[in-house]
Amino acid sequence: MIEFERNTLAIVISDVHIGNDSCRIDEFIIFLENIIQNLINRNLRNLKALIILGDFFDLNATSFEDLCSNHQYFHIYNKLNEIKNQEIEIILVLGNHEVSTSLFYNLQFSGRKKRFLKRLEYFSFPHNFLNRQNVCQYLILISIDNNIYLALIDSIHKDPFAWFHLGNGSFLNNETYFMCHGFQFEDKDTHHLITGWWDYGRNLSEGWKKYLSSKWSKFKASIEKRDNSRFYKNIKTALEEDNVFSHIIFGHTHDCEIKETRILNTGCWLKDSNPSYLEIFNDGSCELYELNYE
Ligand SMILES: [Mn+2]
Repeated sequence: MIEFERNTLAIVISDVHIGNDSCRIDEFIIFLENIIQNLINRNLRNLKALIILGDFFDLNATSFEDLCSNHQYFHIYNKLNEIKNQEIEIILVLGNHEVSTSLFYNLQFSGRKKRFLKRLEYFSFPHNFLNRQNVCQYLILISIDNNIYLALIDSIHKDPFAWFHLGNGSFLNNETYFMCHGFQFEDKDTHHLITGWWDYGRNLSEGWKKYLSSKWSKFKASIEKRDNSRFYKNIKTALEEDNVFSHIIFGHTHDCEIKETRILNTGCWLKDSNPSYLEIFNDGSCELYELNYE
């Protein structure tokens, strides 16, 4: 069993890819059970938020209908509902396997998010833990006048639409976290080249999606590991120019790794990688953990 830290304020994960045949569903359920167990034995007594940084659902591998009716996934949803019932905020930051990220995704995000949630609702998703107030594109963890907040943002052109108060006190030590799924750091040409295919793939029938995603994993294994150096270069520039964030946390490329101590990739829950998670502590520091099930 995972022993989380007592001063953990938030747990961050990404890229679970529910609906993908390579999703580590069983390990993820155990992980959520571990959180619940740690809440029960008061080890996670300071936990305020569970943050899911996108590609939680893999709509390129399956359909809304499957996500809302496959009882294998219900164990995950039930655990998340249980965590939410313990007064832990659950935040879902959407990724490119959930909504279209083509063209002006900042301008179109709100509408796409609304449609995404409507589709879940249409198929009666057991979604106590998901609604318009806790689904967003960007997330900022910040301390203002001795209050800690999570600010939820849909577009860089707009102010946060929700502020979750996580507690009082001089926590965080002026550290400020910026979080998103990570497709935003792709080079423009790469991004637009790929997202067109992504959107096309999302509209295929469930059978075709399953067929193509099984082919894709074989194809991926046969080619060299993708070089993400340009991707990381974009994050560095973002950090330097804005200079208001002390940490940038994201997923998307599936590599669990720390780049320059303050740029962290939370990895994924797919079978070709080890699952991983990040803990953000009350004092503003954080730690990335990889789990080994082999
Ligand atoms: Mn992604």
